[in-house]
Amino acid sequence: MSPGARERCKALRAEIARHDYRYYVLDDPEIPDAEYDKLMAELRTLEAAHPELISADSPTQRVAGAPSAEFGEVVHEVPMLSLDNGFTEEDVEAFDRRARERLGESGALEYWAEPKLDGLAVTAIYRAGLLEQAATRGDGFKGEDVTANVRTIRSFPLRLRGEAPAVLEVRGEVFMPLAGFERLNRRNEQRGEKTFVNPRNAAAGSLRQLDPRITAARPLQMYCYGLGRVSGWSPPARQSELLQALKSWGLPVCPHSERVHGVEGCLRYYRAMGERRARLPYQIDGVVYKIDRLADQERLGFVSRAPRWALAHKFPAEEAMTRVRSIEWQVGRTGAVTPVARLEPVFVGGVTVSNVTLHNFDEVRRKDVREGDTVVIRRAGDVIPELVRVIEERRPAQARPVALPKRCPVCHSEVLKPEGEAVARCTGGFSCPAQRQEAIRHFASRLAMDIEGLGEKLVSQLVESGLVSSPADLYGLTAEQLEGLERMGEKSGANLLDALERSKHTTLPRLLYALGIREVGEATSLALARHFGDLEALIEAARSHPERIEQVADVGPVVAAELRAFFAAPAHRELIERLRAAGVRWEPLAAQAAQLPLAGTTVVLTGTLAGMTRHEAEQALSALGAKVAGSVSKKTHYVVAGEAPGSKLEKAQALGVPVLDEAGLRRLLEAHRR
Ligand code: D41
Repeated sequence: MSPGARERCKALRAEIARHDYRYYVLDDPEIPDAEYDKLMAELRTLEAAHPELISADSPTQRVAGAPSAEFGEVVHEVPMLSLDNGFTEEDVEAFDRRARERLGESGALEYWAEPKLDGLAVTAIYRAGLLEQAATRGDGFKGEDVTANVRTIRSFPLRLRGEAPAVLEVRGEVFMPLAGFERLNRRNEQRGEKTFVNPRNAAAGSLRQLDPRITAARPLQMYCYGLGRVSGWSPPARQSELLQALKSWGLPVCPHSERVHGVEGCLRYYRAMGERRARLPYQIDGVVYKIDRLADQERLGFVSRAPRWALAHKFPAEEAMTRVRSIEWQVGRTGAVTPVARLEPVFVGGVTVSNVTLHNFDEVRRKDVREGDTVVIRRAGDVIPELVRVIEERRPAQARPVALPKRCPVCHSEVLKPEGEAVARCTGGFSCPAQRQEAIRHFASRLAMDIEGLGEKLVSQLVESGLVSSPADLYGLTAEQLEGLERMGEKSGANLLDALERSKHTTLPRLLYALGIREVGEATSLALARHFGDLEALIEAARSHPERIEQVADVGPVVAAELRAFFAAPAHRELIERLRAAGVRWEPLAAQAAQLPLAGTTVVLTGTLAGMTRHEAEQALSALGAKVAGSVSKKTHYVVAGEAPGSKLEKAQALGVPVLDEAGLRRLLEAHRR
């Protein structure tokens, strides 16, 4: 044997044990994992060259022995007690009161408070500092011998640090940290192997492997919380000191435990852990309070296998079962038609839940939720409750799959769900009370009608006060009505009326966009306006010739379907008429206006025309790019005078502006039409 091999082996083992201690007990690793791996590799090499140097407490010997056919039985000399559960503050107060009465204590008791880890209880016997035997709790009196598996859990020291008692039996919880659990499940899923429902099942399944090599590959961890048989050592006076002693021997204890004062301290700890719970690296299902003074623990003793000096204060269950009474559809402010399951009220995660959103139709189909189904509801922390799954075994015979409604439950407009999209939508727009406010806000927005000062708050005031239920109503607002609104002064009312007036002069693409038709954004509005030139032609195509719409560049059947549904609704055609009647005018195209033949030409109409309505004249002029103005000025290019003209004619004559009669107007239009 090379000189120093034995020494080097010893030094490596001590070094590795120290790093395990820093990592698992102090939670303060000193070296990177790769450096640790190098130490292990060196030790393995040395031991391979000198097998006589291998010892049972060598870190290379965690996985030892072949798979066994079954676990041996272990009788617990000191029974492993169970914990009484409490759920409410009253339960905790009653527990504390009983303990104080029995102890004749009038003041507050000190408690040791710790998280209740969601794992499985294990006991381990160290003899002369060496890990000798480990067992599961079983029924509390006898469990299974899982020594070979527990040896693979790196947070269990194979040898205790420092001066160890002759016999030390420690008890604790073996658990799987969440990160490891998720990694394990991801890997199993990739390999097509079974996944675990929760970390506790994963921990239990891993510890109960007959082949310790499998356990070794599972990310298990352990925190100690108590003692079994002890000889050669007298425990200290308090639970807190006891855990300190365990820690000094290299046994990990939960770092989130602390001593608290009286029932108030317990409840404060409970609330604090409840808030921290979601951020902890492991799953807990409550907290445990233990009377801190061991002498008091002894005096209190236990009843029916549970100590009188400890209480598990559980968090409300995060999952519960209930029945779906019905599945209803709700319309959101953007028209999204969302399925909601109405439930028999169920207490879960600390609140009563009677509705859960099912998000969308695809989700309903994926989970195959039906009316009458028994389902699992989950509410974790402050997270919105969710329907986890259906318990198909309990499905009533007559339950049928859910269908998407054809009509909006609020306004009865058609519901459309574009192929490949998750969300179904009501096409009602302004005519759907559920969508009104959002639709009006969009109508007024900058890229739409650009009504300055008409923001979300004001829209909501106008809608809620009943003054406005359609965009057309905006143009009927009066100064008095506006002043009657809260936080609306005379000045801002006047400003809004001005902005409304200005918005009346707009362009076809803006108007189209303002209508808020699904799938018809800014670019599509522009393309449609370019192609059709005026709204009537577009409406006609939308209703009777969808193929003409699909000819427009970048416009497909989805847009065509939305346009058809939109203009099929009488409410929408009426809206357009009302906007027109209120004086809203749209020029064919803003972008192309400069290229139109009458671009830059301002025309004023006065009197009645015989062969066309005033509106038709306006439309015809604007279609050619002319601006139709309301009053005559030096900048007016033509005044068109019909029957019974007003003062505008006089003004035109005074300013020397050319005056056209109806025939003159027709000639002007003809000359520029292609
Ligand atoms: O974290 C736990 N799951 C936990 C379990 C804990 N922190 N303390 C515990 N203390 C006890 C007594 C008081 C009986 C020693 C326990 C358990 N028992 C326990 N775990 C499983 C059954 C009982």
